[in-house]
Amino acid sequence: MKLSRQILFASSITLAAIVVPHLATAAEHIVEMRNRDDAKNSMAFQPGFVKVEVGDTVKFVPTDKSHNTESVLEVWPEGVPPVEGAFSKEVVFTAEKEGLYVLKCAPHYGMGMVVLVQVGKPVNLDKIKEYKATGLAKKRLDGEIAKVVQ
Ligand SMILES: [Cu+2]
Repeated sequence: MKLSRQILFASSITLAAIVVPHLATAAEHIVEMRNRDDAKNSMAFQPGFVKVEVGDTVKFVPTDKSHNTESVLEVWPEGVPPVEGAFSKEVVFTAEKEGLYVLKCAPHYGMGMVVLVQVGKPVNLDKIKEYKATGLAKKRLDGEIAKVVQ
């Protein structure tokens, strides 16, 4: 009896490890909102591209003030709650579904302040490539798209 209980207990641990592997390895990624990034671009997210897995979170932090982080709704995947960060405030995006996610700082979007998050496989890459971002964000976003991992 005692032995069978031990076996049962061991089996349930094994089962849990199979069913919820991402919970055990969920990572938090940090993206900074900055007046100048490491490459000397003004008004930028650092890094401008981040690759994560389903279950991970991306925390956008206001290293410099007067920025925000919000979804670019034109290319935001359906059924995923949009990110709506307030100015100079931290906001967290939880990766629930595979695909590419474009976020911006509202006042500096035309100056190129855009960030691309890849969750798992880039299932909506064509749609992201077709999207014409505002002003300087177009060029910067193209640069980030080039980093997408197939
Ligand atoms: Cu900004």
